[in-house]
Amino acid sequence: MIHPLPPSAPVQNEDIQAIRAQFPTLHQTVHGKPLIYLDSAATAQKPQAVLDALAHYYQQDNANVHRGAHALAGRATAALEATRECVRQFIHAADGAEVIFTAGATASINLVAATYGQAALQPGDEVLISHMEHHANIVPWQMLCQAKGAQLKVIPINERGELLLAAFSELLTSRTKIVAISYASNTLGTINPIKEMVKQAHAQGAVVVVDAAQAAAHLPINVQELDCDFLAFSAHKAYGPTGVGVLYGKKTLLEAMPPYQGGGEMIREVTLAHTTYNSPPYKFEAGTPNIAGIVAWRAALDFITAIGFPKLQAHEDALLTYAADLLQRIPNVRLIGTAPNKISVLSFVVEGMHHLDVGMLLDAHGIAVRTGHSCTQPLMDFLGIEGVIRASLAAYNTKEDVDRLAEAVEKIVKTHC
Ligand code: 7TS
Repeated sequence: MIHPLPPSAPVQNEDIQAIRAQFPTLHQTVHGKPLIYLDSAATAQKPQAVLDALAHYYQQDNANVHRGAHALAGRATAALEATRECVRQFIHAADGAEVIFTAGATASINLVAATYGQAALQPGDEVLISHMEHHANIVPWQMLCQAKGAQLKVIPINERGELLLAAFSELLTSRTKIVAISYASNTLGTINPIKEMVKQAHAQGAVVVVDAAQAAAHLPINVQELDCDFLAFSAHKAYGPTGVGVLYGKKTLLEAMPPYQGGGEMIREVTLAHTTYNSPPYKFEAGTPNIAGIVAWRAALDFITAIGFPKLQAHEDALLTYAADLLQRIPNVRLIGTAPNKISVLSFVVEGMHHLDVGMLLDAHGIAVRTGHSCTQPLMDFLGIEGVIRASLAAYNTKEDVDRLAEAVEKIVKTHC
């Protein structure tokens, strides 16, 4: 079901057990039952290496970055810049200047809307999003369109949860200035054909902003191959700390864009009459960043790289297929998001039961899932439902986790439907 990749050796149970052993949070009981964590699309658990890196930074290196002559400031700055280089490699950006540290995907998308968007849009221009977007990739564009007298247009989807690409081509015109699209949907799991969409958008002169919040933990990202103009994601959904993320932007665009927030770090020279700005990425990094989070993020990137995407995808793909197969056999269960090309997100509804009730009953079994609209209310409206129960799978999940989920759902359905 997942992106085609070079074949890899089947993932052995020992491999998964070795991965699980690195995650302290997973080894606990909830309501007297062993925790089954199936909410990694909301936030992934953190490997010990990330926790160690956070503690090490605060215990040994704590200092502000880019502004002190002393040893600790030097170490903190070097560690922060080392993460920038790791992120650059992780997304295959050409230049570290294209990697801007932010507070996360939401902050990154808002940055683009408030800088590039404010400068580029004229009344009558259009911004194109899709019907499956997370609110973080809808609301900033709505706000921008309102401020600029521009129009928000929406790419429709089908019942399986795939974009209607013919409609996309028709909606793209010379009025389209920005296309903002998720790489993978947080509710449906659908992986969108970004490369092809970028090609079409560029042919009409539009820039493309990719919301890769759900892609970063599951798919290899290559911004040069995609040829996207901007790409955003958070560290915390990909085993890293909360409160940090990245905005990738093409250097030529970043250089031409106005700055975002004013303050320290983003300036070259300030007089009381006039300020000149630093070059990217620092132009967009005003103030003290989340240094500890950025430094520790490196350990999360190393964690993913050590497993490798071919193995990770083979594992998650097998689990997703297994889970979809088990769940769809349960009476009253209907899967939401059945595109063939998916990340390991499995949403479903139980006919005749409220999603919140199902979520609470699963919690009593020690099973953590997301319930509700998953910050995709327009998608819920399209599907004619109020919310879903979403199980999302990560590197540390096992076949047994899926068995426990299916057994619990079956029991709930038998008792309550
Ligand atoms: N875009 C997508 C596709 C997302 O799934 C999310 C968060 C965001 C943007 C925003 O990321 P943040 O780190 O800035 O908050 N998605 C979810 C979710 O599915 N459940 O909780 C948060």
